[in-house]
Amino acid sequence: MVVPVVPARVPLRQAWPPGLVARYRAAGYWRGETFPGFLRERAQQYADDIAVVGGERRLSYAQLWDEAGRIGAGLLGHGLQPGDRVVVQLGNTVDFVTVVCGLFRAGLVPVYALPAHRFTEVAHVLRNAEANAYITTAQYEGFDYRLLARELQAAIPALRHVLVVGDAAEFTAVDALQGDTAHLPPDPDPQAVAFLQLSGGSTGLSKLIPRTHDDYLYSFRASNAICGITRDSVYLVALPAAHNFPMSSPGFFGALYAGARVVLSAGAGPDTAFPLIARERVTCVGLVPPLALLWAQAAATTAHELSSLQVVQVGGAKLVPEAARRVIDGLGCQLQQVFGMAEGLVNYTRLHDPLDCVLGTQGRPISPDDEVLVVDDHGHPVAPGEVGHLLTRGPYTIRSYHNDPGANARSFTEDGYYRTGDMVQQLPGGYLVVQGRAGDHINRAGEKISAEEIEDHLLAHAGVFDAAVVSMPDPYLGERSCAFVIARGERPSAASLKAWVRGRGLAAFKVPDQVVFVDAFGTTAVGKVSRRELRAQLRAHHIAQTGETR
Ligand code: J2J
Repeated sequence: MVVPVVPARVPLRQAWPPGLVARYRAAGYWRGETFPGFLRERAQQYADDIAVVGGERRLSYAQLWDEAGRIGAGLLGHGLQPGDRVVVQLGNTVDFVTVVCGLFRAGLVPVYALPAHRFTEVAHVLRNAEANAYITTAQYEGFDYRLLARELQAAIPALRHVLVVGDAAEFTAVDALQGDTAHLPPDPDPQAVAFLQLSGGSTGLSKLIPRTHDDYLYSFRASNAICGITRDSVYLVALPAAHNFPMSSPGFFGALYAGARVVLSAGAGPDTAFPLIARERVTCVGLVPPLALLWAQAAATTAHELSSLQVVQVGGAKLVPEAARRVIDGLGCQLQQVFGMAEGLVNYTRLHDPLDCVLGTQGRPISPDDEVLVVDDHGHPVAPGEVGHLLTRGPYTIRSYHNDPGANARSFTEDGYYRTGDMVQQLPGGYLVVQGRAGDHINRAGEKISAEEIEDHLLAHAGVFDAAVVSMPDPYLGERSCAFVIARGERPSAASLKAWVRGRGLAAFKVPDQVVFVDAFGTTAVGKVSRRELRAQLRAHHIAQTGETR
């Protein structure tokens, strides 16, 4: 008998101190529920109700359960083993839900990549998660993911299984998977890591966020109550489904937990989403600020009936009060601000909050046991109402990233608080107003871009002596990326530098929106200037010179 040699992997774990585990259970946050457990229950309770709609496909709760079983059993039959990590890169189609639920049923661990990610990002995630499988789609938004799969397979020997939704070419077709569901494992330990989510990350490449069944289910179950999601709701996934916001705040998982209907929209623009809202009588949707403004504008002239919309949630980046007012006026429904993070903590304005609170704050935490500290640069609590760094811990906020001691040392305090990197002001009642951030990332319409990551790619160009990437205020995106570049020798063109970054196998949203050539950096400061100060100086100087503001 040949025994396959399985290399030892860094175990997946996420642990809270025992006293808190007991407390979170006693308080009813952690109920011992799991993904396969709740999906089975809904399939029994609401067998014939429609669970998921995408394109022309509609699956009932019973069909979703069966499809997940077919895929899960098929994957195990194909050679995957419970505990294996599987990078999933799928668009907003029904397959996203069936594949992920299939992985849960098989005890496999999804690792979520965004459709926009390209070789560099997906390879990093595959390696860092020690995944042996990759599930993608033949085509989505004009890109052929089989080309990417080929490159990944050639570069990463540990990638043993590539599965493709749609025309699989030489790879294994997800649609053809078959297996005996009797071989599916029993339900997992509710405290086990269910999946790895990606961090928005301010330094370098994405970190992996291990979330447990217990903690994640709590976050979306509690979100349902706050967001008014019931069995009668229809939740539209307009943002990429792999994002934590449309996944869990309350997201499609919250909707499935409630026995509601999930509708997946392949595009986020009004042209695609409005007809779906009208057809499916959508009641709730999560958007980033630029999209919400676009929708509000388009709603004025649309022929589509949007009256079913009850709650429009806006989050991922700051929604300023004037914009919030435009969203309410334009869409004529309840606005809910959402300030969350894939690491855990999610804040919502409540549906019955007074208007000034909905317009002017980013909400308050989900849980009475979310601990929030606002501290100064030395870690001391600031006076009430002062701006400071947001630290948090609680029943659904991680205590560590996967396999990254350096990031863990930087991102968590000794007593387990997560350093969010956000600067906030805490108002009476626990409401938070986001005032900016300490970290150096660009929040481009909700997509987080690490300045350092893009600088590294620019520095690899022979014509670049030095580069600093900063955020610039942008009237549409909120922030756009601007690369300040000191050329080496003959100055390359801005277009060629952008093409260079794209050619490094990066998501298109990471390509600098603007390139500004300068002769030198940081001439104002004496001595050593940190990269952070340098970026801040360049930003301020450029804004002063060009007169650019929001
Ligand atoms: C200002 N900044 C915000 C907001 C997030 C729900 C909603 C959003 C996310 C998300 C999420 C903001 N105003 N309303 O996971 O479950 C910035 C902060 C934060 C970072 C997290 C969810 N809402 N942000 O955006 O992991 O800087 O999660 O720390 O992608 O987005 O980004 P991410």
